[in-house]
Amino acid sequence: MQKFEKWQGCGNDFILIDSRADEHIDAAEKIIKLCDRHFGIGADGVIYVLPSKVADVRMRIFNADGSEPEMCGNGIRCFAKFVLGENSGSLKVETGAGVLTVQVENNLVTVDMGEPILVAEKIPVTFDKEKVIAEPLEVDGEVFKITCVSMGNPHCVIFVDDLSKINLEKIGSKFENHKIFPRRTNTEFAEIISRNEMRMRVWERGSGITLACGTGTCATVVAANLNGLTEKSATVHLDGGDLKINWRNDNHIYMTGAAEKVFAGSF
Ligand code: ZDP
Repeated sequence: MQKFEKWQGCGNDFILIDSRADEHIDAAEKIIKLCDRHFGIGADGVIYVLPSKVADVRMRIFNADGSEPEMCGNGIRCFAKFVLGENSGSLKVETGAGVLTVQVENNLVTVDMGEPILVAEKIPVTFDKEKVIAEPLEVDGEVFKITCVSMGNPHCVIFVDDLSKINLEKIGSKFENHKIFPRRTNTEFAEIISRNEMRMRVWERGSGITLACGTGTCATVVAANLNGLTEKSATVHLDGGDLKINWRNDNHIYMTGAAEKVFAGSF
């Protein structure tokens, strides 16, 4: 029997497993089954709590397809509350995107998501320019203006006039598997509301359409600012809730949002 807790951050939902004692990680086939919404528990990913030599605790996350991304913004908020219990406080978390500091206060979680990466080959995106900002890309017979940002994991951001006209189901995986993204990509479509507000929808690498993406929200605010569309701080409305992003002068991005336990169980 394996104990788990089911958590969600802006409707991006995760199975959390405490493996601090035995460092157990399930095989990809098992993770796919656990995440299955009909034959399993149902989640966008599985997160393991592990011991760390360089931080208070280590987080490993797996997508619903069993692949392992470097980082997860909504997941790390759930992770921090899971580890801290009812307590407020701060936590240093080892992730695939380095050691990140998370602060829990008044039920909200703020994560120092680190610095955005804009150099194309580090994202990675294969392009004949150093950075990819508002560059045209043909996907499925249509030309989109893309801006690429890594928050530890790769993101491709597109600004549109009317988000309701985007058929994410149809084009999401075409972006994810486009040949210019050697490690595939997460893809965000956003509609600007004001200099400090936008709406965003996401197609996640390895999980498909989800209700929110924390790293994607950070990447989208960076992209919006680089395109001259917003200031460096903005509220982003996602299908599953709101996130506040602040790209501070030290070049770090701070993300604030909620995280909630939904239920606990065992399998
Ligand atoms: O990079 C990836 O493969 C993502 N699917 C990882 C998960 C990111 C997430 N949506 C987030 O909130 O940052 C969970």
